[in-house]
Amino acid sequence: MTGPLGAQCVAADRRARHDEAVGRAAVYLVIDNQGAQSDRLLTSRSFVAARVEVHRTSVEDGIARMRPVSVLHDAAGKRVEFARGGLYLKLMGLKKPLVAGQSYDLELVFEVAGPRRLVVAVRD
Ligand SMILES: [Cu+2]
Repeated sequence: MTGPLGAQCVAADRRARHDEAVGRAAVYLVIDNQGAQSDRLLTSRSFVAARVEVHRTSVEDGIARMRPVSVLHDAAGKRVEFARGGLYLKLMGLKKPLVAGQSYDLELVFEVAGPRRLVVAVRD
Protein backbone atom coordinates (compact mmCIF):
# COMPACT_ATOMS: atom_id res chain seq x y z
CA MET A 1 0.00 0.00 0.00
CA THR A 2 2.48 2.64 -1.10
CA GLY A 3 1.20 6.10 -1.90
CA PRO A 4 2.35 8.18 -4.84
CA LEU A 5 4.46 10.42 -2.64
CA GLY A 6 6.05 7.64 -0.63
CA ALA A 7 3.80 7.69 2.36
CA GLN A 8 2.49 4.37 3.47
CA CYS A 9 -0.20 3.82 5.99
CA VAL A 10 -0.85 0.31 7.13
CA ALA A 11 -3.62 -0.53 9.50
CA ALA A 12 -3.09 -3.63 11.56
CA ASP A 13 -4.99 -5.19 14.42
CA ARG A 14 -8.30 -3.99 13.09
CA ARG A 15 -11.12 -4.60 15.47
CA ALA A 16 -14.59 -3.23 15.81
CA ARG A 17 -16.86 -3.40 18.78
CA HIS A 18 -20.52 -2.74 18.46
CA ASP A 19 -22.69 -1.14 21.08
CA GLU A 20 -26.08 -2.47 20.04
CA ALA A 21 -28.11 -0.16 22.26
CA VAL A 22 -26.89 3.09 20.78
CA GLY A 23 -26.26 2.19 17.13
CA ARG A 24 -22.58 2.93 17.11
CA ALA A 25 -19.34 1.04 17.09
CA ALA A 26 -15.69 1.66 17.84
CA VAL A 27 -12.83 0.58 15.59
CA TYR A 28 -9.30 0.09 16.86
CA LEU A 29 -6.34 -0.11 14.53
CA VAL A 30 -2.76 0.96 14.00
CA ILE A 31 -1.73 3.46 11.35
CA ASP A 32 1.89 2.95 10.44
CA ASN A 33 3.44 5.73 8.42
CA GLN A 34 6.37 4.04 6.73
CA GLY A 35 6.84 6.94 4.36
CA ALA A 36 9.47 9.66 4.39
CA GLN A 37 7.04 12.45 5.10
CA SER A 38 4.43 13.11 7.69
CA ASP A 39 0.85 12.50 6.77
CA ARG A 40 -2.55 13.41 8.04
CA LEU A 41 -5.75 11.44 8.25
CA LEU A 42 -8.30 13.82 6.82
CA THR A 43 -11.46 11.78 6.81
CA SER A 44 -12.82 8.27 7.20
CA ARG A 45 -15.90 6.59 5.86
CA SER A 46 -17.72 3.30 5.69
CA PHE A 47 -20.90 2.22 3.97
CA VAL A 48 -22.16 0.77 7.25
CA ALA A 49 -22.28 4.11 9.05
CA ALA A 50 -23.62 7.58 8.41
CA ARG A 51 -20.43 9.10 9.83
CA VAL A 52 -17.01 7.97 10.94
CA GLU A 53 -15.09 10.20 13.33
CA VAL A 54 -11.80 9.95 15.16
CA HIS A 55 -12.33 10.39 18.88
CA ARG A 56 -9.86 10.57 21.70
CA THR A 57 -10.66 9.48 25.23
CA SER A 58 -8.80 11.15 28.05
CA VAL A 59 -9.22 11.24 31.79
CA GLU A 60 -9.60 14.68 33.31
CA ASP A 61 -10.16 15.07 37.03
CA GLY A 62 -10.90 11.36 37.25
CA ILE A 63 -13.62 11.51 34.63
CA ALA A 64 -13.25 9.87 31.21
CA ARG A 65 -14.13 12.28 28.43
CA MET A 66 -13.96 11.94 24.68
CA ARG A 67 -13.49 14.57 22.05
CA PRO A 68 -13.53 14.45 18.26
CA VAL A 69 -10.15 14.81 16.56
CA SER A 70 -10.63 16.69 13.32
CA VAL A 71 -7.27 15.93 11.70
CA LEU A 72 -4.94 13.22 12.95
CA HIS A 73 -1.22 13.66 12.34
CA ASP A 74 1.13 10.75 11.72
CA ALA A 75 4.78 11.73 11.53
CA ALA A 76 7.13 10.00 9.08
CA GLY A 77 8.20 6.62 10.43
CA LYS A 78 5.75 6.75 13.33
CA ARG A 79 2.82 4.61 14.32
CA VAL A 80 -0.43 5.92 15.69
CA GLU A 81 -2.17 3.31 17.78
CA PHE A 82 -5.86 3.35 18.41
CA ALA A 83 -6.70 1.52 21.63
CA ARG A 84 -9.29 1.37 24.35
CA GLY A 85 -8.96 4.37 26.61
CA GLY A 86 -7.30 6.40 23.85
CA LEU A 87 -7.99 6.94 20.19
CA TYR A 88 -10.76 5.17 18.37
CA LEU A 89 -12.70 5.48 15.17
CA LYS A 90 -16.34 5.93 15.97
CA LEU A 91 -18.92 4.60 13.56
CA MET A 92 -22.04 6.68 14.09
CA GLY A 93 -25.50 6.12 12.73
CA LEU A 94 -25.02 2.47 11.87
CA LYS A 95 -27.13 1.48 8.88
CA LYS A 96 -27.21 -2.17 9.88
CA PRO A 97 -26.19 -4.19 12.90
CA LEU A 98 -22.55 -5.26 12.95
CA VAL A 99 -22.37 -8.96 13.59
CA ALA A 100 -19.37 -10.61 15.21
CA GLY A 101 -17.45 -12.64 12.65
CA GLN A 102 -18.45 -10.43 9.75
CA SER A 103 -16.22 -7.90 8.03
CA TYR A 104 -16.84 -4.62 6.32
CA ASP A 105 -14.89 -2.03 4.41
CA LEU A 106 -13.53 1.13 5.93
CA GLU A 107 -11.87 3.86 3.93
CA LEU A 108 -9.30 6.18 5.45
CA VAL A 109 -8.33 9.22 3.40
CA PHE A 110 -4.84 10.57 3.99
CA GLU A 111 -3.50 13.85 2.74
CA VAL A 112 -0.37 12.29 1.24
CA ALA A 113 -1.11 8.58 0.93
CA GLY A 114 -4.59 9.19 -0.44
CA PRO A 115 -7.51 6.85 0.15
CA ARG A 116 -6.77 3.51 1.82
CA ARG A 117 -9.37 0.79 1.97
CA LEU A 118 -9.26 -1.68 4.83
CA VAL A 119 -11.31 -4.65 5.89
CA VAL A 120 -12.38 -4.54 9.50
CA ALA A 121 -13.45 -7.68 11.34
CA VAL A 122 -16.17 -7.35 13.95
CA ARG A 123 -15.42 -8.83 17.36
CA ASP A 124 -17.64 -9.37 20.36
CU1 LIG B 1 -16.62 9.23 21.07
